[in-house]
Amino acid sequence: MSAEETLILVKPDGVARGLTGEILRRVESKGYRLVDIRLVTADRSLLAEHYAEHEGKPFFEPLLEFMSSGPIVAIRAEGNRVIEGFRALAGATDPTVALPGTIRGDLGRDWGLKVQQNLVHGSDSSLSAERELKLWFS
Ligand code: IDP
Ligand code: MG
Repeated sequence: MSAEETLILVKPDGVARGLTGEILRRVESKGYRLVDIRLVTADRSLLAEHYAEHEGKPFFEPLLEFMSSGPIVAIRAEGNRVIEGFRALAGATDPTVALPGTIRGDLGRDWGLKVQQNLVHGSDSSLSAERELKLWFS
């Protein structure tokens, strides 16, 4: 059986704040393998597909605007249970309540905006990972 893969994104706030290295360090230190990595400026159609499940929610437009505001680092990472493992490294969606020790808990905060700028994305299931990896690495 080949090892599981997930999509990790360092969102525009993480890249702009110079935290890409720190985030990659945490992923590698945990023991996951970087299979592929690219710097992407995402267009609206890619982002709308990526976040299709959130269409219609009040933060959807602010989310697309935020995610297209600057370059994103997209990472294909590999390892047994990497999907669950990276979600644990990332921490809760809301950076104010994300536990210390997590990426969002240690490095993120609430900036009082319409969308939470929380540094990273990680696929939430094997189905999402397969779908999202196709979108970002094709
Ligand atoms: P996740 O990134 O932890 O999987 P999702 O619920 O999939 O969280 O939401 C996607 C992204 O949309 C979040 O990472 C965050 O940037 C933003 N977001 C989600 N829920 C809210 C909210 O209630 N208010 C503001 N922004 C939100
Ligand atoms: Mg999500």
